[in-house]
Amino acid sequence: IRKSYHGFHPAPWYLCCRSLSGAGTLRWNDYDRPKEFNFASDVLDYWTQMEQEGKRGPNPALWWVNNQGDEVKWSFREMTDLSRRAANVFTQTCGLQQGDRLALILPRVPEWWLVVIGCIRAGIIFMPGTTQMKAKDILYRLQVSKAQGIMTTDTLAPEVDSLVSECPALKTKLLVSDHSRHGWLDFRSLIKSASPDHTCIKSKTLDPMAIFFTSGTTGFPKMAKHSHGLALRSFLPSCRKCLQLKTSDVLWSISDPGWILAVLGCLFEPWTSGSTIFIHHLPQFDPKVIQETLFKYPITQCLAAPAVYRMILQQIPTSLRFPALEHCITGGEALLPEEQEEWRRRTGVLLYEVYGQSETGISCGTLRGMKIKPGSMGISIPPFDIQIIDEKGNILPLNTEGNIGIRIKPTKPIGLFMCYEDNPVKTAEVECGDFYNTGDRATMDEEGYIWFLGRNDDIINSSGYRIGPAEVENALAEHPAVAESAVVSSPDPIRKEVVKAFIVLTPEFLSHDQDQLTQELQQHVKSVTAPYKYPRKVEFVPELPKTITGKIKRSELRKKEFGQL
Ligand code: BCO
Repeated sequence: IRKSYHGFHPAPWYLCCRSLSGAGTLRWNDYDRPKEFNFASDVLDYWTQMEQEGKRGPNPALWWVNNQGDEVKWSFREMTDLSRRAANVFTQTCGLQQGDRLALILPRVPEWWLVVIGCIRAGIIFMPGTTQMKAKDILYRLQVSKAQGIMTTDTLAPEVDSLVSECPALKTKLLVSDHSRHGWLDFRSLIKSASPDHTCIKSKTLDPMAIFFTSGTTGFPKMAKHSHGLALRSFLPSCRKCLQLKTSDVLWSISDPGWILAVLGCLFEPWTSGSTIFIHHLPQFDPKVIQETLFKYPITQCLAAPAVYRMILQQIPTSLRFPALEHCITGGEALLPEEQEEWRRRTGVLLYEVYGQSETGISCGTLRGMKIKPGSMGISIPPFDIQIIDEKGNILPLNTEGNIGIRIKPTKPIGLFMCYEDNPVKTAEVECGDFYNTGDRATMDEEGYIWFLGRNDDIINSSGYRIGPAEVENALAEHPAVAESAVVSSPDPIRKEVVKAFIVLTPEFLSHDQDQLTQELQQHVKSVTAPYKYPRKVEFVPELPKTITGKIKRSELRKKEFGQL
């Protein structure tokens, strides 16, 4: 067994074992903080070694399929080889250095895994983003992060070219495509010719590793910066109890590669345990394809937002008894007890809920095998200590509504974000006494189960997407019909919440057909920003409710939507 840092031995019996009862005998625990950690060298290369020594079964490390019948199966050895080549492409061909930033805007293609691991090997900070983004979203991200590199596909390359002159820090554009494009480096051919010899950096656990953009109530998305500790957290005994993966497991996480849920569920969690990552390209979400895939492949665990399970239940009337499926996990938005029960009834498999944010990763959950309390998100997962707190950071009594707080003093736990990059004001705003204030409201019961109640601000959670109203209002403001708008959450039977825009029209548009105008405004938002944010409901109003100082009272509009006024 290779000794990787400060006496830490990744014991194979533990890594392969389903029962974690022996974890306490290890020399490290949930609260240890190794000085150095690197997911590529400490985890991926470890499994490559196990594979070479015949100590891991024949399942691939990555198993990728699409609707055209294409299939990619890479072993850990191949992943090590290819990701070392990727690291060499970044450092040697592109001239990127440790600490540089790479915007990573790819759909579910196998290269995504090479890029992320290649970045970790070379110490390049990767910044995942959804391919739903439009030029403006990308421009903002490149400018605010001062990214030196971007990697994307044919679809978004023209958008990037249209804004590149406004991004002076950007020196490298990498394309994942079967075609070449002027001014872009062809990643697929560079990988083939790159050397497979690369020495992984010795990253400190608290060195920066990734940046996730996260929406807030006001302004543009903030940059939640994470250290290598995010990947280390997947290693910790308590976190391993969540999925209890083993080498024979095949985990399918159905999250867009732009979100932290994908980085955890499609990468750190499964490979920490030497399991197989299963990926379907899934360019468009289709519950039927998900059902067929779960029948066709030996997928043992599935992780997806509640909306995915909900849409399958609502749209597929036929059998959901999947041959290999043993365990299902969900997170990203609230799960209703009725949905959890219906999933169990129709599939025979229990659906376990986890909770987290881009700032926190998975912070609490109902661990596999633990008693499920329908409607609860489970218990705090060490080293996170979750408490329900008031506005001053005081811990509230049990069963009392308050904010979900994660203790950061005296020690910030491994896996919690480092800060909002270049934004000390926002970073300070979320510190509340000894806690990080998530802004989510909940209660905690006598057994430590946490019961989600909602947000304490105007953020909309629509089918697992966190949407800041200002981003949608800014997009609407660009349309000549919009004099003013207020965007709030509104109830919906499928997505639970959807974006609703209250719009005051400019005089020239007052006589226009309102249905047509609604469609035009929806299309407009889809064309200027990531389409998942578009207002699925629109209401034209003569004026918006405002405070005496002229601030729009979004909460009043929201309460009306939910029948609370
Ligand atoms: O519904 P519409 O058809 O009117 O519009 C949809 C799309 O058709 C459309 N669209 C997508 N790409 C487009 C486009 N339009 C124009 N150009 C494009 N390039 O825009 C709308 C997008 O909405 P959607 O993404 O909600 O669509 P869909 O297909 O209904 O997907 C359903 C879900 C459930 C698969 C999707 O909503 C989803 O993936 N939700 C989960 C999000 C998630 O993973 N959240 C986790 C975040 S991380 C976290 O919470 C921390 C946990 C530790």
